[in-house]
Amino acid sequence: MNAPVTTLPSAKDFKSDTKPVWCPGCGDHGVLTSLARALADLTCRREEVAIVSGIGCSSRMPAYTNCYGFHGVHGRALAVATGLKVSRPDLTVIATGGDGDGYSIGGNHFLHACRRNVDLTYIVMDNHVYGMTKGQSSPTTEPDWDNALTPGGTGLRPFQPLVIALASGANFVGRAFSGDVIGTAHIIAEAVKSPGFSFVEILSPCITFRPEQRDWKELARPSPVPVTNDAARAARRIMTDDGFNIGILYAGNRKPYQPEIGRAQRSLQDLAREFAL
Ligand SMILES: Cc1ncc(C[n+]2csc(CCOP(=O)(O)OP(=O)(O)O)c2C)c(N)n1
Ligand code: SF4
Repeated sequence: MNAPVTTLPSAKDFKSDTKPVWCPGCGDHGVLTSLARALADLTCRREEVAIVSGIGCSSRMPAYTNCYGFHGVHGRALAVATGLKVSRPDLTVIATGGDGDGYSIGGNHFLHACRRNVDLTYIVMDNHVYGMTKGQSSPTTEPDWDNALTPGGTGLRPFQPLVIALASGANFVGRAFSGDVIGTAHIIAEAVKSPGFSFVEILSPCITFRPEQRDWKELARPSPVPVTNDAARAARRIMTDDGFNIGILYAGNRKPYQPEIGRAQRSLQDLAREFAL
């Protein structure tokens, strides 16, 4: 008798039938393919994965994948993802979104998700602009980006997401480029496998509001140094590079958040007796 034929999943098994409405040439198309490829390479099952997002062009990711999905509220992807993972630890939970969603309105959630170190993967498609709302400056926009909404630029120092993630306790930090689909899939797969909070910053050009970001394909190149487990060394390297070194930049060994640690040892009745006036 012949053994049953088992076929390994492919990237297209993780894409939904919904056609992305992203502009042709938007970096997010590449990220979708990389994410689907990473899930296939990890031989995930669709029903064991949940993709959670906020609001923005990049936050449409759950609609274009066919795992469980939650397209939520602007800046709140990590709050939803954290609650989901703590209550359903059996699921692989991946939060996705943009730099506006994650670093501006969602910035506080970002810090505390790194600090809590719940076993999640957070993918930010960073295009240094608010794409969906037509091109406002975001926390990672260059201070001298001159445009109709901020003539002469904001003059503000850009947010440093990777260094902030390291300082706040993320256990895995990587930077990818959307045009490098295979390399990005590898970094996402490693992030998902890594225990605790994994942060992957993907340079993903917005060709509509930042057409000059087409040049990123010339600038992005593999990091010249190997991954480190020393957060201070990783932070120093990131602070002094030009923002285009691609790869896994930090892999730590912090223990992930264990929900049972904070669980009350006493019954509700005991607590009620203790606090009775
Ligand atoms: C509470 C709230 N405030 C503001 C908005 C408007 N809004 C929708 S998307 C967005 C910014 C999206 O930018 P980003 O996260 O960088 O994603 P991109 O569109 O560039 O992928 C904003 C400000 C909103 N939907 N909800
Ligand atoms: S506006 Fe920018 S971020 Fe949004 S889909 Fe178009 S290219 Fe992508």
